[in-house]
Amino acid sequence: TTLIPYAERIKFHTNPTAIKILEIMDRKKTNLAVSVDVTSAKEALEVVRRVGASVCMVKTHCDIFEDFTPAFTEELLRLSKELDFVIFEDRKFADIGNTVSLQYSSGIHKISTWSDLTNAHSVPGPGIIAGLSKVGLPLGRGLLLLGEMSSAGSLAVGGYTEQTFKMAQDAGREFVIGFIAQNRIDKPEKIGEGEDYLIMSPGVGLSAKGDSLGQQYRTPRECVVESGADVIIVGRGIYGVEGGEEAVKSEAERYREAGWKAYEERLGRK
Ligand code: UP6
Repeated sequence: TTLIPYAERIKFHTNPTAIKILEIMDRKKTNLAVSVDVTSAKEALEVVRRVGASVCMVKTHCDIFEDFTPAFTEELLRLSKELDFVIFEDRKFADIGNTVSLQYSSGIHKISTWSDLTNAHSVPGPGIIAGLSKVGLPLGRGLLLLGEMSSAGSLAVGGYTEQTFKMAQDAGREFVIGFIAQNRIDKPEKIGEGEDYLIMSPGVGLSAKGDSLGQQYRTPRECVVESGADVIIVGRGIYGVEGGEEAVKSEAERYREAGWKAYEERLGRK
């Protein structure tokens, strides 16, 4: 499916969030997701206002914000409609089904009430998908499994990655719409006709090669052309750029252009 345009993959999906992502990508010509990992919710909203027009998705870690309130999610939701993007809370659930269903729906964050998309580790087994699906499926939400990670020394490799893929496949695509991964882990020989998954890759940077805590960066081209990613996820490369608000805005546009150019190259349109 890497050679098929985003818009033509809509027909392979039934999940409303998957459809929405592909529609936005096509409409706005962007496969860029921005990760707003700042500790102030107020500041995060400022970043979103700057980058919103350039992205298909805004990714959050709501437990990082020191000033998290329902007013934050209300404003984020308003911006998601105004600027046309999907909200992805990068919660990385990793517990038994009953616990994750509570973590997803309850507590201070009530993630399921505002986040279109979230993700989970496969470590606990298929019960984690069942627990999250119980809450998210009726709301039209989507789930990604973490098949691989961008960090050095990750244990999510080889057989683990293969079994994660199998777990998603067994669960069906009503709720599980794809993966966080560094490669196309949905190998052609493992999937049937029309069985389409969204692969989203973090660990993307145009300047830095990594950080001091194990993060590893690849360029948008390496992710999209060489490894077949559908969405590139960029955090510090965009919100961390020096030069103030205008610099953040133009950096987002620079990544959007790089990601889209790579996608067109992959389709052979270059
Ligand atoms: N993330 C990764 N690698 C993964 C999975 N998730 O970096 O394998 C997330 C991080 C962070 C973002 O939690 O929010 O993607 C990457 O941020 P950065 O671009 O600032 O490194």
